[in-house]
Amino acid sequence: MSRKRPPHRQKQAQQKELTDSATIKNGLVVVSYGAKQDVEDETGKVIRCSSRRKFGAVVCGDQVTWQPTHDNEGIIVEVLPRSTLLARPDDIGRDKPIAANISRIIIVCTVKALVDENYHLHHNLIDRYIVAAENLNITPVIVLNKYDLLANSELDKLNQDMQPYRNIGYQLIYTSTKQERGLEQLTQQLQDQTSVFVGESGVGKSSIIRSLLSDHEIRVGEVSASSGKGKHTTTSTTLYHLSSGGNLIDSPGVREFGLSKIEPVMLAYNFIEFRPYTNQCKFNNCIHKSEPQCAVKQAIKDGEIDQRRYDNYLAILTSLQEQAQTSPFQ
Ligand SMILES: Nc1nc2c(ncn2[C@@H]2O[C@H](COP(=O)(O)OP(=O)(O)O)[C@@H](O)[C@H]2O)c(=O)[nH]1
Ligand SMILES: [Mg+2]
Ligand SMILES: [Zn+2]
Repeated sequence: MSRKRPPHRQKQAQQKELTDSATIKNGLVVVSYGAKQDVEDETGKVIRCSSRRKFGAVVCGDQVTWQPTHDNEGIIVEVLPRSTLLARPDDIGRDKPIAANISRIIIVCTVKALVDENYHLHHNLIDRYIVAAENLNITPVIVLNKYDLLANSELDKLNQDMQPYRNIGYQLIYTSTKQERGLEQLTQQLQDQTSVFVGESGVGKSSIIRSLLSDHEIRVGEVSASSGKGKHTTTSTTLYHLSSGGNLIDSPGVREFGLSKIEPVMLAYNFIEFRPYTNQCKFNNCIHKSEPQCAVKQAIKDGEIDQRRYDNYLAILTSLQEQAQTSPFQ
């Protein structure tokens, strides 16, 4: 068997030679295309880099060290330790990393979704995102977008429905990119944080991010994305800088994420209002479902815990238990 590389492989190897003055530099991954990343250096310049397979996925928000190569690109030398890693399960249940070093999760939903007949599905989705955030020890912010589409008559019910989230301390912000509403309040939550926007497609994540950025910042993002050989910001996770300080990550692929690693018995910890009760249950491995003398269920009877949050807890619990039975990766 010939060990000679085919010509195109030789060329690739030559191209990837390090430059003579190949000092190791620090960088931040601002777009990830899988095998290639756009890395921003300390001067703000963006360089297309390759990463070695041994690193696994190198994602938006990753802090790296890299070396320039002869082709004006670079090679990632090291991925620095991550404080957090947001992942979602792929088609066969394995975690696929999406973004690293996140300190805020912005859950976006539309006001209309929460007043239509399927509103409970959207409440369930919000609670799933909250669980994923709490599981990373990150406090989520709930953004209810497209406020301009809400009829006055619908506002009272919506406020009432969402009050349980306020009661347990979550920030709830009504926004409209059409009316530029709520954007200042949201900016305060994003200050000096690295925030990832999650939510169903079409709820307005990219529109909100665009409204928060100056023209210059958007252009930077678009330049780096359009140099990605046909790929665009709408298909790649992209990090933008806020001029007031902080990073925003726009990701198209975060509809479902991060719940696969949660043990059913640990789920209640991620419902923060359950925490004062969980160690008062009769059984210390209580999952607050059908066990006797469960302090969580008592708290629901006493009106201390919202019934709908508990219903979503049960729904998520069931899905985790089913997943644990079917996934080979647990
Ligand atoms: N009425 C209304 N439409 C909005 C608002 N924000 C975004 N949209 C529209 O919703 C659609 C989806 O927005 P997009 O930002 O692409 O959503 P994404 O998929 O979550 O990134 C676009 O047609 C936007 O113009 C808003 O506040 N009000
Ligand atoms: Mg989008
Ligand atoms: Zn219990």
